[in-house]
Amino acid sequence: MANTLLINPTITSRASARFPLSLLHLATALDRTGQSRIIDGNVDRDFIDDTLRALASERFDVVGISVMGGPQMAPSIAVSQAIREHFPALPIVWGGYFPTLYPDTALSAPYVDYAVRAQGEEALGELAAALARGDRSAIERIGGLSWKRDGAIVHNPNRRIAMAEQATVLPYDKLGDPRRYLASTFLGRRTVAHQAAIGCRFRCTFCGVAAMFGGATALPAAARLDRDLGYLKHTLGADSVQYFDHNFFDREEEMVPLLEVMARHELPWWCYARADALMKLSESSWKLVRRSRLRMAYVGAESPSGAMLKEIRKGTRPDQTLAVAELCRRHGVIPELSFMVAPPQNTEEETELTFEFIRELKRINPQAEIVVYIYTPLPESSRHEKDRGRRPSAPLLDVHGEPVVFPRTPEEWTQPQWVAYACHADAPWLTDRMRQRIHDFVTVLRCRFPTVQDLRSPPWAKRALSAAAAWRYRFRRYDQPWELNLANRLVRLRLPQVSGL
Ligand code: B12
Ligand code: SF4
Repeated sequence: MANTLLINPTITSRASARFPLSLLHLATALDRTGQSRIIDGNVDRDFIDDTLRALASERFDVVGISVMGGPQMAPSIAVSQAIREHFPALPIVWGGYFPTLYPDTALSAPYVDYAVRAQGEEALGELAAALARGDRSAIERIGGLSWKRDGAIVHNPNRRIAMAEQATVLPYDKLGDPRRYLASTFLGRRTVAHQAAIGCRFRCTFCGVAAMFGGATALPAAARLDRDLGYLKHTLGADSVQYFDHNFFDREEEMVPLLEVMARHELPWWCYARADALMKLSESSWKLVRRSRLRMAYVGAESPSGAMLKEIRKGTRPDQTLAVAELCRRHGVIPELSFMVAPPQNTEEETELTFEFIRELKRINPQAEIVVYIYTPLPESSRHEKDRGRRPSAPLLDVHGEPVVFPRTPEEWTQPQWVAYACHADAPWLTDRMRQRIHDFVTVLRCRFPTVQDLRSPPWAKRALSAAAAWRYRFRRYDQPWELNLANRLVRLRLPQVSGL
């Protein structure tokens, strides 16, 4: 019987920690034929020492580490190196977005033996069982696995995505007291994180979700959602839900039974959605959406340029973004609209157009929340194998006109400029002037319209900052808002995208 230690390296503060759903899903699958234990670095700040202590006190066949690009890279490397140093024979598996998008880079490290691409439940279960049995020959038959044979990297074929079976609710008790993961947010006092469906039907070229799922999605049965929400509400005491589904609203006829369940539970909720899907919902479905208490929908608006939306295969149009802002206003849902500014071509022009478009959205729906990211496309090699080479984007050039070379090791991905790239916060083609311009616009915007997700700053401070920013916003005087920067240092207004909810 295989025993697996699962680790979520620290990526956020204890107060922002949500259920490590990846590890809970993996544990459900592993415990069917073996056993597993979870260490969550978001709540356990000494997670490296605790990992070493767990490995010293209990026999494990394999360690599985969940790795996302960005700020999680450095702690992922640190824990892997510590395990390799103290337990050199123990196999280390990386799974999650980073090894899915960059399996060769992950496996270039001496402390990564296996990389699981995309969904991990079945692949990790099969790998753990093969390692526990000492059956190396089984490894080449495990779908979705990348590994090293005599130093050469081997990529086994992809695995189809599927909704994993779940006879009971997730094994939340493996996290100690699961109630410590409930957080006070603008949705409620005990907001819980949940994922109902997996994947997304779309294949936007810039998106890690498309790279992971290749345009596939799977919805849960209504009975399963009912059981899960019942447990979260009645046993854990949750009063609201943040759905991590990659793209919540799928085809309407399949959504209705799920919305009916949610309307019965009446737990205010937040989700990711698309403008076109919300536009297509019938009046009766909107009635259900209102009854189920949808409070905010995060919609990837991306760009005001139809040409750019086509280029990135978004499948929505700018007029739909404007229309959805109005539709949400009518239905009492706050749209959280995200934009990708400063693309590698027409950088300045596209960015200024986006600022103007945001102003138009704010006129249509002053409550709309705006998230501004830098456009940081995935390298061609990271796209799903079905999409690689299809509509390749123009080669990326840095600010000096040199080709952008992506990191080739996990260590390089920890360099500040690449952490910023992974976080959509900076790109090699940005000039200092452009960077400053974006920063200044965002400062004026967030002071003028503080996010409702900020529960920390006192209302008087938000009102004062909004008043102070009003003239700059009105007259488009975004540059060098020194007085807002100063005031902000005292109040520290939150940005929606940095903290999530
Ligand atoms: C929760 C979350 C977070 C949490 C942290 C989660 C944690 N690890 O504790 C927070 C809010 C901190 C976070 C931060 C970031 N995130 Co985030 N986050 C998510 C979110 C919403 C849900 C993840 C989740 O729980 N999914 C549910 C579980 C079941 O799925 P899963 O995690 O994919 O796990 C499965 C597989 O990946 C795999 N797997 C995962 N781990 C492992 C481990 C092993 C050993 C194996 C074998 C398999 C395996 O198997 C699992 C089960 O099938 C996703 C979007 C999404 N819906 O997935 C984005 C997402 C993963 N984040 C993303 C990004 C980019 C970020 C940031 C780096 C940047 C940003 N601007 O958002 C930031 C960092 C910001 C900062 N400055 O700190 C991207 C990743 C795409 C990419 N290109 O890499 C996503 C997909 C959002 C998006 N649509 O762009 N994030
Ligand atoms: S951007 Fe949204 S719609 Fe497009 S592939 Fe990613 S999750 Fe799906």
